[in-house]
Amino acid sequence: MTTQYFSDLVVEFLHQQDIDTVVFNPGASFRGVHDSLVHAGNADHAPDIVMTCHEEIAVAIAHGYHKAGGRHMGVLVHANVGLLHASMALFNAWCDRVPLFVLGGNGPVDAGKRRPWIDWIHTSQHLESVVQEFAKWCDQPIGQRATIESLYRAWRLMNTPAHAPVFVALDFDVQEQRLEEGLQLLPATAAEPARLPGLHGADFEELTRLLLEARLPVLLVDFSGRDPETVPELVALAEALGLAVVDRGNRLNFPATHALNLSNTGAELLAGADLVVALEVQDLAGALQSFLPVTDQGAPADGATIVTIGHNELLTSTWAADYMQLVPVSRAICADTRDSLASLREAVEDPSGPFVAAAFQARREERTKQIAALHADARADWARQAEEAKATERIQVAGAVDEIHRAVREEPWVLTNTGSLTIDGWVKKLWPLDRPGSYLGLNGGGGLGYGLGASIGAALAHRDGPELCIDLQADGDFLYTPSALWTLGAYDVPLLVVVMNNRLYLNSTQHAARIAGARDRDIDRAHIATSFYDHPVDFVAMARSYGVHALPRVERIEDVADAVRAGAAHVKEHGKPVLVEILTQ
Ligand SMILES: Cc1ncc(C[n+]2csc(CCOP(=O)(O)OP(=O)(O)O)c2C)c(N)n1
Ligand SMILES: [Mg+2]
Repeated sequence: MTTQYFSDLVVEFLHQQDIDTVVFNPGASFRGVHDSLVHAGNADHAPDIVMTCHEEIAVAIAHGYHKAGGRHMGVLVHANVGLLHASMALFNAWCDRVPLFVLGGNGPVDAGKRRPWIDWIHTSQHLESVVQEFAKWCDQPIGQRATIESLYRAWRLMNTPAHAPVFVALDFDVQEQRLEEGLQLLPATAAEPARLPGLHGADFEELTRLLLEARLPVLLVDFSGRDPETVPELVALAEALGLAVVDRGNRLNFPATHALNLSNTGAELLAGADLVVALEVQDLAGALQSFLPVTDQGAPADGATIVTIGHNELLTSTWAADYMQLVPVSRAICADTRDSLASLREAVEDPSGPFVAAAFQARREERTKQIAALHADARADWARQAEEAKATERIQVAGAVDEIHRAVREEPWVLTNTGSLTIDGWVKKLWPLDRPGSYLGLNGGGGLGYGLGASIGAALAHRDGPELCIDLQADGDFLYTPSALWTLGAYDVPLLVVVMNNRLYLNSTQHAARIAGARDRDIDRAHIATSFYDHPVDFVAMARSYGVHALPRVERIEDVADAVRAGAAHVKEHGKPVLVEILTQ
């Protein structure tokens, strides 16, 4: 590595932190770093580059890459204009609690060094103000030494719970300066995150007592599966306690087919819960309301005890209200999830501990049986509904989701994205989401334009593995960022994109119908400006125009499985992307 300029040292930092890929849309404000990345003399240290046609796509790629493999991509964004484009995708990552390392070009902040016009419109005094309310930490260091410290601080904070994106603006002039005499990187360990302790002391004593005494305890989970190693821990704990598990499903937290899983069902039983332990749950009020009678103020109406474990309280914005409705709880504990689960499990499985008592074991067995029966009924019912959905002339989402699974069930599939609430809802009911890491959740912040980019990132993370990455892509979400197809094709990303094309912003149509209905107006007009009916998009032609292989559009349910099978075979054989468009109702 030839470290002559300051931007060379930035690239050395990325290498030191084991960043193998940076993703960006180019811009002169970081041309110094860009030059250091592509300079032949730096080739042994410089990360690979993935170019995108929009900053929103670049951020989504890093978002998906981290969710799939736990590794970071560096994201570079061009001055204020690039950051403005990136901002919505950063908001998604913030709400999804995904750590992203974002560097932005800016300046020169020293006005005496600016070129006319362009350096003036692309310099900001407080560049970070665009994203600071949904980034964990932002900085605009001036000078080489300050920038080095800032990079380490940003890295450390990003990976300290609660995780979130960080942003550091790199001054145009500082990047291009010759390296100051004697300036070096800090040791890699300077960027190591601070750790949260596991559950201990009075919190631990109290929770084990509550779990021992509860008549019907429920475990609520939401984000804990971002660490795949917690999944088997959670299974062991739930089984040892005979707990009903309600998974809010922002990650794969608990196997969908496990007999103790009562997500989306079992409300009649769960309404009688007397203890709820919420593990890394973001929307606690929404989660409780889904199965428990609650008061107007969000408290359980029948006095159930609520204990929360997680680190949501450590990350709040005064701009976004993603801290959700306040719920009065008995105990709110900030603790590391994996360590907490391990010590709880140890206590519960202790052969000389109180959980071996016959009275507890009898209760555990009784409720395990009850929960398992409800679980089995629900899954059988959902499977029946999917079969019924296949009997209609137009393809229904439930039927298509089931057929897609049938086509790939023998593969080590990973669902990189599940499209929309409608598609995701059926996936959760019909797919055996059991393998940790096989389901990556939705966008986090409800910002559309996420799916294709995030799936590219996830597929890059799995590029050298046996996994078959599948993006169940909603049409509306696709059309925000269609130029992600360029990156997909140009880098031969091995991804199967299944476009579920209902030619509709369905969610928006449903809202239009709801408001019209509530006002006693004509709901047949709900598709106006919420649909593509009068001017449909041809996704097959679009993919082909970007050099992405696409199969002929599927319009009959009996053709879905064959098309998906053919698409999967192509991805596996050629290591290249394929698009399958399914026309749905
Ligand atoms: C950036 C952005 N703009 C607008 C919306 C509002 N919105 C929410 S859902 C939706 C429609 C989604 O359509 P699609 O992705 O095709 O999924 P479908 O509902 O049809 O399954 C829209 C426009 C949003 N969430 N994000
Ligand atoms: Mg749609």
